[in-house]
Amino acid sequence: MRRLTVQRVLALTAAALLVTTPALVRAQASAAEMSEGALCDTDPNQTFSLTASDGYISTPDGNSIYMWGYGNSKRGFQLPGPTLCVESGRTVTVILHNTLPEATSIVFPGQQGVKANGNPAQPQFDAGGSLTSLVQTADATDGSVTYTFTAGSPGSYLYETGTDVDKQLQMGLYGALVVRPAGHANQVNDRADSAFAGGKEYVFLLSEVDPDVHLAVERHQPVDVNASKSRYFMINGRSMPDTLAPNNAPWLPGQPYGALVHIKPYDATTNPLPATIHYLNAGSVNYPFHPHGSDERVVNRDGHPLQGPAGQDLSYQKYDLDVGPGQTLDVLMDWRDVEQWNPGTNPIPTQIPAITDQLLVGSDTWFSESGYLGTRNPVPSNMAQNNECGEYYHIAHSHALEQATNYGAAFGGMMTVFRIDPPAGCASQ
Ligand SMILES: [Cu+2]
Repeated sequence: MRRLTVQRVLALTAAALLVTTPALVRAQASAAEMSEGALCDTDPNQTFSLTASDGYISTPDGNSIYMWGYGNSKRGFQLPGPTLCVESGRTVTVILHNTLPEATSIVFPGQQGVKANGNPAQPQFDAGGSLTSLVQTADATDGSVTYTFTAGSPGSYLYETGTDVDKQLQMGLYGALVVRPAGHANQVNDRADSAFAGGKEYVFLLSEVDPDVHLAVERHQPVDVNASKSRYFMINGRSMPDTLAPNNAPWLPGQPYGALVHIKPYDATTNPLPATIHYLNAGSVNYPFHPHGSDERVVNRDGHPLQGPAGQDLSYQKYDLDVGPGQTLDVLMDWRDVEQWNPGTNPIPTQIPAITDQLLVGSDTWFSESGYLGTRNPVPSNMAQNNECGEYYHIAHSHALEQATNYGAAFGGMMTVFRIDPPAGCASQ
């Protein structure tokens, strides 16, 4: 993104931030609802009950869209489905109840020995030999089916419909499955170098919505998925700026998962471990996702560690993360600020040019995208600092810019913010 565009994004984001945080959040959400990061559904027996049902989501431009989704049977409709967190090698049971007007199902790519009602999971055909589903289904209206499998290699995976996939996936039947290494809940995979800081785990389930398809399904009209054109692009079922609202924001009842990443800079003694972000693409096209201001280290792809046959570390730093349809990437993310907070520790002598200084534009203060803070200029006398405690906000978004819109209106869509607090943290957080 060119510099002017960056500034435009930042300016618009400033407006979004002013609207959504922190005053409104504080006013409307209780302390318990201020949660950030991955919210896992867990169970000691690794047994989950999901109900496929319909509901509505809100978009930031005031639209309301009819969706289908998997909800926890005790909580009801949500988009995306619950993030199921399980342990590698153990048996997982998922009971699917179906209240939708047509048969549906769940496929579990990457898991082992998947069974449906005790039988091997396999494609289904009608009497004429045509494929009707990739896996056994739950009947329309009141059917159910029980899937079991052995949780596969540690990493993140999609679970999604295997029935009339073009339509049902667009309608919202998908969720994230996070498989943890046995005995190492704070590692991405079995490698010790995939450890992440406790509580600093984020799911970015990327998807898209063509509202015309959803309107047709709601009205029981024919759907032409080949003519589909998506208009909304989402992280965890929300579009920017709703992505910044906390988990379980009361004004987004069917969209419980936020996407604000909130970290502190790397420090060898006080904050040595990175955060982890699980990227999953439940849509139909590539999502070239990138954060500003820092690379991310890709350690897993499609639930498998990036390593050689002898265990060589094949992870890599990447700025633009191309997440393909159906693909997952697990990354480690930290943010380094060696000059400001660890002076003298940078092994490469660096002359910091003035352009890396903090930028002062109108009434806003913005960081210039460099990994070095540079000089912190005094705030002009005619303005007050508008962040809370000296924290920085970096944009992270799909670089396919039509995906960073709400029905064409820039900026929005598949976009969020990475918040980096000062090393001492923020007293108010
Ligand atoms: Cu960008």
